[in-house]
Amino acid sequence: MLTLHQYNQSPFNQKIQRMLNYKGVAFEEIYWRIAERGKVLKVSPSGKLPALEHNGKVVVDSTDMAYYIETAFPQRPLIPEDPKLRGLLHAIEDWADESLYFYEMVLRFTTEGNTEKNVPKLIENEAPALRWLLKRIIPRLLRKATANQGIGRKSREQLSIDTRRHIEAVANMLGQDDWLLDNRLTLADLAVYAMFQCFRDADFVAAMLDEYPAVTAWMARIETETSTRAQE
Ligand SMILES: N[C@@H](CCC(=O)N[C@@H](CS)C(=O)NCC(=O)O)C(=O)O
Repeated sequence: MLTLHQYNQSPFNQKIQRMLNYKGVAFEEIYWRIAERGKVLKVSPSGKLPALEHNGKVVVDSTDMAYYIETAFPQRPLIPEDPKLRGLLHAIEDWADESLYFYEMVLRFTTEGNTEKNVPKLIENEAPALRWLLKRIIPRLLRKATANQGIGRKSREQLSIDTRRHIEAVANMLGQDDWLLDNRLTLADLAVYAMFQCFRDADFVAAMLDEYPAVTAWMARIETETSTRAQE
């Protein structure tokens, strides 16, 4: 059995869950509370989640998990064999994981109107006594982390410009195609989708996405292909 260790509301969960769904692989989920960090460190020494447990082995980092899953469950491949496509896939996946991730964090949890809406969802599984405190601390921690990274220092106007550029990049990559690479669903689609799905939780970005019907249709296609969970 596969076990996916996760934090609530993480885009990386979506990337891996949808990969497993597409391949028809059943998995169980364990959601860890922020307050359970000591226990999380025993599963994932970096403290980062998701982590995938399979046959006594633990894989951390969603990219390593994706390549592990592709090898362990080769049915319905999501990673192309062709070297050029593999290179492009890596570039797109890393753009999603290491750039779009910080945008979605800033947009969802630090912009006016969206912080109030999304932080409660992030902490909904925490012990009630801690929620009051976390509701105040988490936006500050995320502002600090994203300011250190850089994207958190951008003005709202600049965030809008950048985000539109990211959405347009996907619209341009799609062109007339249904998928980003190789005319089929790949890990590149899932990695970018995971971040764009979080973009939707920031109201002004949800409205921006709606201006790009080719992008919202692509998101809907991914949902159709990857939402059904395999049963044990
Ligand atoms: N590159 C990692 C990123 C994972 C990540 O940053 N996870 C966040 C939740 S979205 C986390 O565990 N944060 C807790 C921490 O940084 O200690 C991946 O692809 O899995």
